[in-house]
Amino acid sequence: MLKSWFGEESGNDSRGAQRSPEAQSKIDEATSKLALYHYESCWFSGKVRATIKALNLSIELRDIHVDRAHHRRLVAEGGSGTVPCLTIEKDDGSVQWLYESSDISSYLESRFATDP
Ligand SMILES: N[C@@H](CCC(=O)N[C@@H](CS)C(=O)NCC(=O)O)C(=O)O
Repeated sequence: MLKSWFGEESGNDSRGAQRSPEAQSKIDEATSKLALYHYESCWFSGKVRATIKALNLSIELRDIHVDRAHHRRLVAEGGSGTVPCLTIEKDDGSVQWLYESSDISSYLESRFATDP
């Protein structure tokens, strides 16, 4: 049910943004530095997953209900157990923990809605 609200159901033929292989490869390299802490039934997480799908991004999903180590790390390093939360690994190795679904979606759209 929740999945269908966000177009996540299997068999959905919407493939999201389409790019040249070169552009997709650059985006994939950038998104390898990102991870989304979430859980399946969280409505706010679903909104962000829908943005990820629409932009055709490959972002590691860390479900805090499936793996409690993800939850422990979210609380210890992010400072709050609230999901969704996007981690952004910077070039200097530091990690930004970005909370708030609307801020995460805005960040992804501003960074990836146009080709690099
Ligand atoms: N305003 C937040 C709401 C996020 C939120 O309420 N997440 C819930 C799950 S759907 C949560 O993590 N609640 C547990 C907590 O706040 O510790 C957003 O848009 O991201």
